[in-house]
Amino acid sequence: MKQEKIYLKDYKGPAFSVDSVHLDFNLNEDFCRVRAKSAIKQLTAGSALHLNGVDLKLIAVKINGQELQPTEYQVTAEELIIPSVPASFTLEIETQLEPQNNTSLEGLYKSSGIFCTQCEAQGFRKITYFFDRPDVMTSYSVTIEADKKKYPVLLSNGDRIKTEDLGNGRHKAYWSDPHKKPCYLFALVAGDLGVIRDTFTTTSGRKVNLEVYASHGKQDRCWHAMDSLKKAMTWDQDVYGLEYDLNDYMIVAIDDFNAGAMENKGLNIFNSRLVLADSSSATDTDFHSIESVVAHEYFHNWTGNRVTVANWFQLSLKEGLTVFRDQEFSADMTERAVQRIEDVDALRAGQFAEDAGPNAHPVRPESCMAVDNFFTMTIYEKGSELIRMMQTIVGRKGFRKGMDEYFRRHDGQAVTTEDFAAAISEPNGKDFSQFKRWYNQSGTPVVSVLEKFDAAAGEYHLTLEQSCPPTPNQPTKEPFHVPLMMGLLDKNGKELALNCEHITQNTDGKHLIELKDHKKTFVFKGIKERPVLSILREFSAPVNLHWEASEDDLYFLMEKDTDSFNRREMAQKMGLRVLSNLIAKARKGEALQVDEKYINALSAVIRDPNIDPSFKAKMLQLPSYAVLAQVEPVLDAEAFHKARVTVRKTIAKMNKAALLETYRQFHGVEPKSRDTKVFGHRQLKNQALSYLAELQDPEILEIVNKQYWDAQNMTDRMTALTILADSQSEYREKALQHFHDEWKNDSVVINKWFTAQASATSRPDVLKDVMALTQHPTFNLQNPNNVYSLLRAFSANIVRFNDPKLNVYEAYADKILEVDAKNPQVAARLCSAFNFVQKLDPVMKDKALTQIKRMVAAPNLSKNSRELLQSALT
Ligand code: 0A1
Ligand code: ZN
Repeated sequence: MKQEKIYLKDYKGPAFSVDSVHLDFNLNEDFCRVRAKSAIKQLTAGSALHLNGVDLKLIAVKINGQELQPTEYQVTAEELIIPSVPASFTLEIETQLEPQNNTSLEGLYKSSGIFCTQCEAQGFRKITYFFDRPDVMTSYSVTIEADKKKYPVLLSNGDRIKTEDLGNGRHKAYWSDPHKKPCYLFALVAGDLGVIRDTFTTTSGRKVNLEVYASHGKQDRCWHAMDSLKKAMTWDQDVYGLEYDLNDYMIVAIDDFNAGAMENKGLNIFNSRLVLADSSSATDTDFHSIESVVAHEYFHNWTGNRVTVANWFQLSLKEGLTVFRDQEFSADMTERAVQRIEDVDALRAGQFAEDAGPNAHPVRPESCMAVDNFFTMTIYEKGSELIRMMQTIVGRKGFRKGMDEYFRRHDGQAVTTEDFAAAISEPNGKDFSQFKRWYNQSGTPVVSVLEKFDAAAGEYHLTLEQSCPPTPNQPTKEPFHVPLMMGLLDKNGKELALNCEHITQNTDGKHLIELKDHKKTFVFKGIKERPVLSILREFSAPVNLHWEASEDDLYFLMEKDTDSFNRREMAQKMGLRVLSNLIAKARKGEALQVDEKYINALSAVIRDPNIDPSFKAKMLQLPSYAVLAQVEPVLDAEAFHKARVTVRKTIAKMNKAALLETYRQFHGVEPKSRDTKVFGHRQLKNQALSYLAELQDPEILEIVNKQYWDAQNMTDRMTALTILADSQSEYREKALQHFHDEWKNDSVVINKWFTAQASATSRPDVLKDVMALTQHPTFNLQNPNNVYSLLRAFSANIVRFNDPKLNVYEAYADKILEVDAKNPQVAARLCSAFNFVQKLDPVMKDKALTQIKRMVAAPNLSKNSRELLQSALT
């Protein structure tokens, strides 16, 4: 029996190096022939050759031109083993694949008639037998032969050498990549594709050809991706001095793709939902996501490709760092405070939940069953927070110095998170030994705040105490090194001078407490009146703050804090207090009445003309269901829903006229504009509309319906459709039918139609709707976007997914099993729906555990899904 788990502690460097590899692809309708010719050297004398390979038909193996006899090698389900090889040799391997039948969407597969690849993390082993590990970097040359009519476009990594017409209806393309890379960055595309072109000249004068490919007829929707790419290239030069290093940069949009996009060297392959956009088909949020993901993949060229990971346990080395870079890019392209709020909301809703659930793991994990399960919010988003904390501690200038040092030391290498931390800390003379615990310890730390003001002594005492809840395999934790950005305000909201020996000011002028002890009191001198504390500014560390601040202080900060992030944070904190109170009442069957002070504070925000609209929209958001599920002791979906709707309704009732005025002020103004400011205006007026819709007033529904039919952009149309889809209105069916008829042949846009129906919280029939949609002719269970936008969106609908009156978990588990048989990676992503199981009441918990056990017992369940589900049972 093969070992179930792999461990970081077992990691050993490679026993062989590969000087170069040539890959020759012969693509046909019913099979594909791959010939791989590698120049290999032993690094450890006498090693047997172990090459990874899965689902391959081996045709022939040659060493130094001599074909091996079957007795000279061994083929297992996952390896080709040649016990005895020379010190240095040429290895030729011929394999045969069936890309047309590959439903896992890793390795070489077909999507809408296009051949494409996905090799990260371990897909290359489905193409040929090779060292499928990131620390074996080599030079690639590639030839691709295919039918010329069906596959006029033949792409791979690096430089285009030439294309030959073979005269028999077939043609052959030659590619060569001058940069060494691990095999997970290999890519190939062959198909009949449309393209748009542009160029970019780098600071040192290299003229780069930029190409974005999509299926014919969709090219016009690729320009936003192209603009985003140029912005990203400029930003990386300006901020990090990093230039692109090839003559071509290609992006290809593919309809069937497990993840968002992939940074293959010079040839990014994208989920088409993250490339295709115009104002009639994409929302403002889609435009924003495209800009950030195009940038993310581009930034990987340096953080991931030039410097890569030594093994998959180090995944956050490239992902945390690249997410940090794309978040900073987005902050520079839009509004920094709003961007930070959005990033923290996503972190809290997703990563904090992961850290509190059965699959919590460190940013640098110690073990795993399926490497593909590493692509988590902890590795990506928490990983990014770790980088951000480093920058906060050393300041922006210091961080740039560290990044320069990182590239100076490690360009062309496969390295670890330790190497990164050393490159940042050493040039800045900082000690990161304690900081590195963030990489090894899982769980979200808690920082408790205690305040004391001594008027007689003129001293303000701030006591901070940290702890971290137990997580799987980690019952106790050592204290973290926590950078807390802070300030003290006087009664007018003015910043006080901070006279405390432990406060440092980083090169960006931010005041920091670096909490390293389990508990410590910080004394601020020369304080005449009780100050108001503003702490964890900009969310300077990924922690839960326990702070029993008075209501008065929270309202004061909501209005006056100089840190915008904290103004909104205090609004959330107040919102949580109000909601928790109502949830407790709802659970006891008591009448719900919303605290007047809170309503007044939000009403003041609605009416304040001086607050920037996009920031105002953030101030007015109530804490999400995902956050409630974390902070409440029991996940009681009905009580959550009652409480939240009551608050929203009350706000709408008390502010009907003001909300209508906001709506009218911004509705229909520059409906086609993609300016960040206009995005903000639209966001606010659509938020006003969705508050108003809580009133279920015919007059408002009329406005919603009108917005649906008159919409001149997808943001307005989707806002209206989402409201109607969750209503009992007579307008519901007609709008849904219209949207379907309009977009049923558009593989990207139709997903919005699924999500609108799966996300309805007030409608009792959502389970029925969702299950019926899985049988709808436009739904394809083998298309990841369809699955995510219907089934995953449904599981994120905490209210309906946890409806105690229905057997939701059973129906959902059936779907996981169905997906798992075809595509384990996609199935595994659905499994996170059960992360909240410990939060359910005993009856619901029992229902969920029954289904988890049933899935785990299913005979052919993939190790991807099994790893994630099994943990919920221990
Ligand atoms: N490295 C990519 C994400 C990615 C991960 C896995 C994939 O297939 C299993 C595909 C893409 C990124 O960070 O964008
Ligand atoms: Zn990435």
